[in-house]
Amino acid sequence: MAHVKMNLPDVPPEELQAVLRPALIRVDGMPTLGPFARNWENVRKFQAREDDLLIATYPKSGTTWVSKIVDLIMNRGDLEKSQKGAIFERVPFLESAGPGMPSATDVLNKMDSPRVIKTHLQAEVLPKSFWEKNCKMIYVARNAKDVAVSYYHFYRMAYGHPEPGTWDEFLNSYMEGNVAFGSWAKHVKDWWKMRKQYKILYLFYEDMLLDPRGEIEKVMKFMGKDLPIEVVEKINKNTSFKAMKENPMANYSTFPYMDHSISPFMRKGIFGDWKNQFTVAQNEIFDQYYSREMSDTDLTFRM
Ligand code: A3P
Ligand code: EST
Repeated sequence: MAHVKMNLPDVPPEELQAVLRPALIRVDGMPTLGPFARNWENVRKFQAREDDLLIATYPKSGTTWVSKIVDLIMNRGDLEKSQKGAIFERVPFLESAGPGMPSATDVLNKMDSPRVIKTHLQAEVLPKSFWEKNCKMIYVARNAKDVAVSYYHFYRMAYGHPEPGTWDEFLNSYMEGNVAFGSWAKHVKDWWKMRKQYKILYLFYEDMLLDPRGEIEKVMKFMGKDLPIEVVEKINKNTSFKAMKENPMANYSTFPYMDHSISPFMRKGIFGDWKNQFTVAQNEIFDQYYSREMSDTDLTFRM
């Protein structure tokens, strides 16, 4: 793998083989990454605590952004505290596991409360204890087309995913729900339904771009915190796309198995980039798929 520009943990070659471009494996019906599937029993029986805050998203919908916002709110805007570790250490990714890294379930079991936890799981397969303990959850959704583009570039740079193939091939797999964490439509719709019964703050990436300060305030109120306006402004400034792209604790530059020279984790951070990637024909097919999938929900997106 000499041509690959990425951090690799010091593990035997045969273990590496299992992580690089693995096939997807289904767990309880949802396709996931091979190494994650091997830790699935520990995820299923994971014990949430009442004061956990869960950040749930479909991949590429603004997870890292909202994680950084939540971490800063928890620490009352104290940048030094929030910079004590990379975002993926401060907000462990529940279902993640792989050679050369501890499984998040192990890390979380030893972590002091209050914990902030990230997940990409479909609502259906979220460990039961999160519902039983009635934990607060923040869900971030992003429009289907920008997610497809962002996810394609993420597949290309993060070798823990299967080969994405061409953009056209990837887009087809995405519409079939045959990508890690399954169908986008099912994800956003199921979580949208759950918000009626549980403590879920449902946010949109597009709203965060249009009015970041307003959305930060929503998150703050949901968390039961009241911070002065200067602190909100400070959080806003430090969670801008530019600030996070330059911040090694937020931009995943220290994370293994990713080649940022192919496509950086902090890629564009905009809304409507799909127009640069979809052909007219792809867009027509996608629109048909979209009306089919979204005909049974009142959930709508800015496209
Ligand atoms: P793009 O690939 O479209 O640029 P996730 O954290 O869920 O994996 O989502 C990653 C996407 O969110 C990427 O989208 C990334 O650039 C974008 N992103 C991350 N931080 C952001 C920020 N502070 N502001 C706007 N977009 C951000
Ligand atoms: C997938 C989605 C996401 O939001 C973050 C991460 C970080 C952990 C990554 C994974 C991912 C992609 C695949 C891996 C994994 C760690 C090992 C695996 O190979 C890179």
